[in-house]
Amino acid sequence: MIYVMSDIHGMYDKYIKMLDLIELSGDDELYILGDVVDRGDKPVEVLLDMMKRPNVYPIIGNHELMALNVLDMMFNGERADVSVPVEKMIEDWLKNGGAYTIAGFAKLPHSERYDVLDYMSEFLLCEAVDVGEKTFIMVHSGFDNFSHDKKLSDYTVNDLVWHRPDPDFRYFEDESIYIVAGHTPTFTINGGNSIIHSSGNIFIDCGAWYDGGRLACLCLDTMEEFYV
Ligand SMILES: [Mn+2]
Repeated sequence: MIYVMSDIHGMYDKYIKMLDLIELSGDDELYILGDVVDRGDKPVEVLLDMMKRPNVYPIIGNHELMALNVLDMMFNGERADVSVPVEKMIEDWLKNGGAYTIAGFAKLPHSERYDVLDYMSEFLLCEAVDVGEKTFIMVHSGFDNFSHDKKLSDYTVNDLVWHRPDPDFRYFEDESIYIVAGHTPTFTINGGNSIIHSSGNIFIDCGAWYDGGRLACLCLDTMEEFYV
């Protein structure tokens, strides 16, 4: 089976409960659509578990992007984005819940920090997966600067991690193509905490970190929904 979840945001206990609930085996595949880190208190624990599983495919979210910018600078002396002043980059990240991520990294043995950073820097930008007659395009947020003429590889990381898609807009005319995205909590779309299907868009961030929110997981083979 192929499963997808998103926006775990450091909620390690919910993540482990979900793996038990779906009985994830080595024959299954699990896509995680970004925002593993920040806000919740055990983001590094989630990353360490994901790293041990070759059948988990991570896709980058805006929180990984913010974290990588700062952590690369701290631990590697590298700056991927020199357009933003260092203080502003750190301030923005901390405002967005980076404290637990930085604390988790600080606790890691030196070599493991680099292993986790390397792992995060290899997160995919987006991925299209065929399941039966359907194609699921998995991405953190959606497609900013969308154009029917563009290929998936034409979008930049910033196009893919910050966008707020229009739930009523069909981005791909072919109705066998679905976009599966996190980033925009479902309560901000319809007030609920369940997966939303709308015009070929599937929103799976059910607000795991928020009060009253849930971690959701969708099975792409059966379209069965799981919640913790
Ligand atoms: Mn996000």
